[in-house]
Amino acid sequence: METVNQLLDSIKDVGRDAVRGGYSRAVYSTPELDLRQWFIEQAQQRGLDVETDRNGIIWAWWGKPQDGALVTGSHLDSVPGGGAFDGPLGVASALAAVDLLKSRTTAPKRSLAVTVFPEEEGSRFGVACLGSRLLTGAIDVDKALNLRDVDGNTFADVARGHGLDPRHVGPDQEALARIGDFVELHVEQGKGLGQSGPAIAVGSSILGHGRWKLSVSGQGNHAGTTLMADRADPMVAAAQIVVAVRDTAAKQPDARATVGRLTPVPGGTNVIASRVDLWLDARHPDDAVTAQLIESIYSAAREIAASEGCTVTLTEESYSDTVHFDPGLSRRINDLLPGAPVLATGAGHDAGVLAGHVPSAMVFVRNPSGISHSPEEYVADEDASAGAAALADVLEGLL
Ligand code: HGY
Ligand code: MN
Ligand code: MN
Repeated sequence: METVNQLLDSIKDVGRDAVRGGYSRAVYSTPELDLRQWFIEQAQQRGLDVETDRNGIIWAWWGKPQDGALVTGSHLDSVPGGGAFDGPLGVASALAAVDLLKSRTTAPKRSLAVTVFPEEEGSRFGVACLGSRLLTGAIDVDKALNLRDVDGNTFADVARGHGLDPRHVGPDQEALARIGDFVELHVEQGKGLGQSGPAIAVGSSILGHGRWKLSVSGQGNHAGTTLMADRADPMVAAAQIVVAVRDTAAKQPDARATVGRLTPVPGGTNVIASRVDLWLDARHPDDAVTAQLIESIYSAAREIAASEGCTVTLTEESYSDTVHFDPGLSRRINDLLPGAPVLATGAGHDAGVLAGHVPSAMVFVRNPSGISHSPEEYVADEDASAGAAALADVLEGLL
């Protein structure tokens, strides 16, 4: 069987993005479908029984599906131009951990499942952790089914095209009951584990985070015939709003706010835009502070828009409260990984969505670059191996 590094190496060319760099593996895109197929084949080679549930979550079982099983897994989809490890490291480590457990002739007292959650990044349909939100009922099903990608395809239509029945998408208590404990291994996405020292950490919490869409409307017009004094240009307002987002968050300790995506309509070089849509990602440990931050940003945006003869609307697209992982489960994992530091993360994960329903925990693996959602994301081979071995120790201790 391949090691975790060999497993990762076997998918290193799937979904490479020649324009952005890194990987673009949007849910139900060809690269992500190829990765699903890779996972299914790898799981079957290990004698795991694979099924895909009605929300598109893949479950690979060691032992018969049962309530209260031990479950580990992550995701295979990526952000546009993402790194090689965000998601796949957790999936590959889980497969390698199964090999290690089997080599230790571990006789599990309960079944183990390795899972792959779809649309963790929300890169195609705009809502992060869509698969685990559907599973747990954390998103309205109609809202989910009517989410659209940039080409206007609804999640319902795309999911239907890949074997899901939209009429059966939604909360799945039966599947949720099968999760007795959930552990997700993930690449560390900040500078928490530094360049040296322990390569593995145990997660403590996930920063509350949300996504909002700001739409700035002005007067579309001709770039050559419209005098500067006669313009209501939403692009000029949007540019100031992006700076106001940064300035507002910079004043709030521990807040993060980002505009990473901005779309002018119609988007012509010789056209003054009629509208500019921009998406805001904002996060803070205190959900009330996040709410206040959004209010301040929206107030500034309204003022800016008015000064440019434009208007602006704000729509919340998704929100997740700050999550603290199950203390009992985390303590047991800490005992199984002596010396591993405890780390809070600013990144969202399916484990965070599940944490509201089943005991959930996370294990992080050092990323010396401290960079993620970017091609520079990195995990050294020896740390990836240490991560897979740590996950095997954790799973063995919890089985
Ligand atoms: O956005 C996040 O924090 C995660 O990578 N989905
Ligand atoms: Mn991730
Ligand atoms: Mn991510």
